[in-house]
Amino acid sequence: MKIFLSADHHRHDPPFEILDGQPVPYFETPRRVDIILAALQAAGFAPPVAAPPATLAELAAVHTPDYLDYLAHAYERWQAAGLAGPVLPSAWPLPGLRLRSDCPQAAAGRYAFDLSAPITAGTFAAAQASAGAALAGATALLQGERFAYALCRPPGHHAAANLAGGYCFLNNAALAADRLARATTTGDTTWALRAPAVAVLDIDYHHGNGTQSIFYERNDVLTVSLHADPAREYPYFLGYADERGAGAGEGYNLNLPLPAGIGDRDYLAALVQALQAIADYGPRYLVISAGFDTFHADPLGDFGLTTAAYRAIGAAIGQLGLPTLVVQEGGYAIENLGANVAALLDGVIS
Ligand code: SP5
Ligand code: ZN
Repeated sequence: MKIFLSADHHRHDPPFEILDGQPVPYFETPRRVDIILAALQAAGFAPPVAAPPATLAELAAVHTPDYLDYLAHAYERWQAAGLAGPVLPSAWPLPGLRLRSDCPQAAAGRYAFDLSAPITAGTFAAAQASAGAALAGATALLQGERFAYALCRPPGHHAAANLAGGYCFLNNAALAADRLARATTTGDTTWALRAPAVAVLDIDYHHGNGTQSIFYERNDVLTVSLHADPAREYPYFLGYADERGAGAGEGYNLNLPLPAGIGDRDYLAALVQALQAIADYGPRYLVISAGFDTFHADPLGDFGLTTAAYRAIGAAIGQLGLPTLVVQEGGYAIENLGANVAALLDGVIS
C-alpha cells in the first residue's frame, strides 16, 4: 500500500480551540501524525512519500475562489488590522443579519462555522500539503494502484466548498473523490448523465458535513456516512437520516446516525448496510474518510469500538474489491491512534 504524507502539516499547530464554551488545548495536534507514522513503520508498511502541495487550481475543483482567497490571506489581513493571531470568529452572519462587511472579523464569521478551525501563519500551507497528499493518493489509484493511504493533517471532511470548521480547512477526501470522478466520467457536463464513478464512505465519529454538501446534488459521487446522531453531537446541523441528496443527486447520499455507546458488533452491522449501498451503486473507486474518534477511549466521542474492530472494518471494506484510497480524518485518543490506523490498513489489504 502506497502511503502519502502531508509533510508540511506541523506548520499548523494552533494553541487552543473553544469547545462547548471552554478554551482547551487543540486536540488536533501534530503529534497525531508522528504517532501514526511510527506505528505504520513498526507494522512494516512502506515508508511514506511526501506529496507536493495542492495548487489553487486543484483546490478550485471543489472550493470557491473567494474562500480560497480568504484562506490564503486571512492571517496576514488579521495581523494587518492589528489583531493578535490566530484568526478565530466571534460573530456569524446567521439568518436575520446582513453580510456586508469584508473586514477580517466579518470574513472570519463568514467562512468558519465553529471555534475549532483557528488560522495561524502556516495553516494554509499545511492544508495545501494535506490536500496534496489526498490528490496524490487519487492519482496513484488512477495509475493502477489497488490501495493508497493519505496521511492527511489537517483533516478535511467538515470543510465545505466555502466553509472551515471542526479542524478542517480543505476537504481532502472530496478533492480526491472529485479527481477520481472526473477521470472516470469524461464527456458529459451534467451530473445527471454521469455514470457511477466514486463512493465516499465516511467512518469518522462525526458526520462529514462538508463532503455531503459538496456532492449533495451530484450522482457521480455517492456519499455514505456512519456517525454519531447529530441530534446529540457535533456538527448538529447536518447528518440526519432524511438527508438523501437533491436534484440529480437525490438518492446518492446516505446517512446512518448511530446511538451513544455503540459497540463493535452493532457498528459492524451498520457498516454492512453502508457497504451494501456502495456495492449496489457499483463505483469504480472507493474513498474512505477514516476517523478513529469512534474508539472507546476517544476524548471527543461516545462510541465503544476496540482496536480489533478497525481490522474488521478494514477487512469488510477490502472485500468490496475496489481500488481504495484511505484518507486520514479524526482520532484523538493519541496513545491508541497508531495501532488503530495500522489495524484498519492491515484489514483493508488482508
Ligand atoms: C475531524 C474531526 O474529527 N473533527 C471533530 C471536531 C469536533 N469538534 C466539536 C466537538 C464537540 C465537543 N463535545 C465533546 C465533549 C466531550 N467531553
Ligand atoms: Zn471526527
